[in-house]
Amino acid sequence: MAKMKGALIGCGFFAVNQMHGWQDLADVEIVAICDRDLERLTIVGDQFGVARRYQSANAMFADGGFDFVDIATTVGSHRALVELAASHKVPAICQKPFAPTLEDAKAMVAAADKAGIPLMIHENFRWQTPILAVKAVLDSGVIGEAFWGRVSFRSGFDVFSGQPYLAKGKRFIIEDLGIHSLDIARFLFGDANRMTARARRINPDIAGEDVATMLLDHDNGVTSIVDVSYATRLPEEPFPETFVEIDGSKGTLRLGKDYRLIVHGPDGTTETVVAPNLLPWASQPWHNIQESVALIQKHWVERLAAGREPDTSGRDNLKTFALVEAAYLSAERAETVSLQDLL
Ligand code: NAD
Ligand code: 89Y
Repeated sequence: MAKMKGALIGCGFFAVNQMHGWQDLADVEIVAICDRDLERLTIVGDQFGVARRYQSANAMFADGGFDFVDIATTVGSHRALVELAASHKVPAICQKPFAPTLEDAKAMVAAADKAGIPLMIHENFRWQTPILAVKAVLDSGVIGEAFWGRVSFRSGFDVFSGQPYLAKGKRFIIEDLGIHSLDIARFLFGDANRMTARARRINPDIAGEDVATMLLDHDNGVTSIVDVSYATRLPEEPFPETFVEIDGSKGTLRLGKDYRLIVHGPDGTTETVVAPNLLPWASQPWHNIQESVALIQKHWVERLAAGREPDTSGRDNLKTFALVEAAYLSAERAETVSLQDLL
């Protein structure tokens, strides 16, 4: 069978993981790459043996010859590039965060719909092995109906050395990392209708907030807390682990440090380690995130081939992105924000 052909735009820090993920898929070939920075284009092109290289996305689309595009640039270019893909009727994956504003994100979904192309947001954290393990326990019914949950990411890891732009934006942790935690909360507990948030900046050397605490009212009655911090100095650095606590009608679930999952139900307590696989190209501590990149890309290829919408489609991710907007609004106004007013 002929390989599915892809193109990638943005050859920066994170795109290298995406290129590895594509290389691992036997039925996919990345035939063209684009970066306006010649040095990054050369490094990634040489590392992955891609001959067709462009410094302009317009020029790459004009030449065509690919079945989908993977947009791995930072947020400022997402809307223009998704709209460009739509104008060429090329299915697109777009990195998180979806867009600078909810209005932009809605316009991107509308452009994809109008062009009749699938749009997937690269929201990979729900594809992490430990998060999939938590979801499987919930779905098994062993802890009964969930009524309370917590999704927690607290770290002091230096993310600014690899991603210096994170220190400069007016918005930081909710938009960059909290977006994943909020998506995990939606994945586990369903959609939410109200958000109450508080945010603070602790690190004086950055522009945005690095601590946020968010309270979500989910449609099914679950109350969840999503708390994120890059200002938390612990004796053992947990980056990039997400901890999860769930209380259900019949028991409890706790996902803690080193991927330890404790499930307590009517028949007793089990403790397992639900660690991610260390893929050959991955490195600790990033391997948890790196494996989820490979898994979400596999999901994209399967859904594209089957003509079905991916789980984290643009349409779906509007609801995660609306939670981000709601958190900033709520923190700014010190008020509870209704999601209905945003979507
Ligand atoms: P980066 O700045 O290292 O790389 C972005 C690259 O895109 C740069 O090389 C830049 O020259 C290029 N670029 C920007 N606009 C362009 C355009 N219009 N045309 C062509 N090239 C363009 O950024 P990064 O750290 O790799 O982050 C990229 C995205 O990935 C961000 O949105 C970030 O939030 C996201 N990210 C996601 C995860 C995850 O787990 N999903 C992890 C880290 C970063
Ligand atoms: O950009 C962020 C992401 O998406 O995952 C972790 C990260 O690299 C730093 O917070």
